[in-house]
Amino acid sequence: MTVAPDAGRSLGTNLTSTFIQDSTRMAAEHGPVFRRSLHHLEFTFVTDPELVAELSDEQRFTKNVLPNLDALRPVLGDGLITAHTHEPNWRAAHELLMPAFSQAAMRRYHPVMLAVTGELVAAWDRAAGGAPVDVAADMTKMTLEVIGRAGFGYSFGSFETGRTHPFVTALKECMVHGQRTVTRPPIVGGLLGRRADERNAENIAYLNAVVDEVIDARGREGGDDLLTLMLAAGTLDRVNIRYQVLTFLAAGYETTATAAAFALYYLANNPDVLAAARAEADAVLGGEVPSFEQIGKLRYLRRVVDEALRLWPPAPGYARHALADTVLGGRYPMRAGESMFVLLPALHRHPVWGEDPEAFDPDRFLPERIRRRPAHAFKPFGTGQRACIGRQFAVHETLVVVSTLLHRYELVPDPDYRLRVQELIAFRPAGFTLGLRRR
Ligand code: MNH
Repeated sequence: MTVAPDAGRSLGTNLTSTFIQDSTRMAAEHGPVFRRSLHHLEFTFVTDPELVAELSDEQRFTKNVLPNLDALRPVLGDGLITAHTHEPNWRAAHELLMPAFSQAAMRRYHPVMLAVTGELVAAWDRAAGGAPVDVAADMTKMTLEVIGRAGFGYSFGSFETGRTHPFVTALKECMVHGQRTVTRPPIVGGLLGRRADERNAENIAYLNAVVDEVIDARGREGGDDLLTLMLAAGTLDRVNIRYQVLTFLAAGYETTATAAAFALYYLANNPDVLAAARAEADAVLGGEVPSFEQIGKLRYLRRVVDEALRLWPPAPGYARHALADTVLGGRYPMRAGESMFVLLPALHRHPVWGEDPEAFDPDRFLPERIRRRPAHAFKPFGTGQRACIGRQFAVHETLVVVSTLLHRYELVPDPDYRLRVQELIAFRPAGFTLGLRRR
């Protein structure tokens, strides 16, 4: 195994860093397994589909809660993302919530997705013909509203006010704080570190108070959402339900917003793809907005979304650790508990993707081409029993919003814009805007 240069003097907050993008470039030289560290956070990256297939073997490996995820335990506790596979609440919540996230269950959330898309469209109608819109920011408003309402019947009023809801600010600060505590150089510790820890404690107390209030209200009034399901089942205690609520919020909106924003970016910048996707949307959509059944017919747009998830998987990767001493790929010894990190942007650009992995080509996801690739070459939602529970939810929502927008607007990219990808909680196309015209 090789060791690649570490992240050097970058701040290590992952706010301004390009750690993942740099590592992805290094994969060609240092892969398929290499070490790299971001201050005292050390990763062993894996970029090869065959090794990733092995890491997916649930008999030998399971999810590793890396230090940067573990740092979120004060906020997210043993909620689904930060729980260890052996913790009883992981299985209890997994079994309870899986049916609520099945493809069929999306029928229940579809009206919420349409309602919020309607609010986005109202905002974009006002913007049409005027100044360009900030796509990632508007997708974030959209996905936040959808998970708030579908999850807990809660609206953050994202399209009503200009300001960001303090709950969202607090949650984001907690996530960033979690990253920083494990990556900040020692020099940033000390007094500054203590102040940050205090602020973090205040944020957590505030988040908990808001969620407790929502839970209390739901106990009195009932509703038709994920929270009601958890309260009615009785298998999760109240503290864990609060962790799950925060987990869905933390996991459910930036990621989906990134997927939708990159899909729009590639559509707007690839005229042939745009024409094909729009022809499909025009043919499939009866009225202004898609019905639940129509979403399943958007086969080309689905490939566009997959291709966007390939190039910019919103979550940059996931970690797996060995359950017992083992050797990966017959070459890389791993002790029990030792983990490797699947570096998704590199896996998704591996030579199995062909000569020009940077080219945006939705036809890579035609069934016959999928069949010719190794099964584990595409893992934007992680793997096995610890894979993303919200996958159908995210894809359905992305198809609803993107098909509606394609059907309604001409998307006019800024000819001077060059894609710059920011590494925040999820990747973001920084500064990406679109001019809009009603069709
Ligand atoms: Mn999601 C786990 C990516 C949308 C809720 N998600 C994961 C993992 C990846 C991932 C990768 C595995 C992490 C790991 O192994 O450490 N998630 C995505 C992407 C999108 C996404 C790329 C959007 C696109 N996720 C969503 C949405 C929700 C959600 C939407 C909720 C509504 N995700 C989760 C939860 C888990 C998870 C919960 C943890 C599941 C488990 O371990 O049981």
